[in-house]
Amino acid sequence: MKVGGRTVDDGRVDATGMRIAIVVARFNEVVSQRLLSGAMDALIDHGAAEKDIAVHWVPGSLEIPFVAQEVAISGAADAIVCLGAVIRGETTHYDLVADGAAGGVARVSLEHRVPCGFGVLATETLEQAMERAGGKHGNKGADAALAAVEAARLAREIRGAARGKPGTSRAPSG
Ligand code: INI
Repeated sequence: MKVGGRTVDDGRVDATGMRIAIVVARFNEVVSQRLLSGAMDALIDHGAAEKDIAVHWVPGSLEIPFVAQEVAISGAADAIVCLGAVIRGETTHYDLVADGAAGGVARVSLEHRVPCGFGVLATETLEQAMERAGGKHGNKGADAALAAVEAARLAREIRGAARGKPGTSRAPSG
């Protein structure tokens, strides 16, 4: 992968054999459905098996942290991908929803030691959200999925190294 003219080693983004949970909010479903498609495509492209991906729909982004926490406690997933769309134009409590989702997911990830990719958009307009859900700014669902997989691989390496197995963490090449 080329980033800023440099070749970056993305070999770590390998979802083969990983159990992944996606927690996705129905609110602004036209957006979250596209984020979900982007996440699924990216995971499968990177080696995940469809049978190892569980999708949990929740009413809105504020419910994401609780359900992500349930998944984490159950031990059912190596990585969790959180998807939703918070659009300012449609709510006066935009900041509460956006901050609640972000803070809650970060807490679940740290307290339960499960990587959580954060693909909850916070935008001013529906148009901006669509641009980030498979439009001209890419698909943040796919980005969140691959971020969670990469973090899960790193955690596996670090925990393996701590148990005396040599680590394989690599610096970017190029
Ligand atoms: N949930 C969202 O995911 N996006 C939004 O833009 C949104 N707005 O606009 O309010 C939203 N609200 C619902 C919230 O997440 C909860 O589902 C609700 O408050 C019930 O707990």
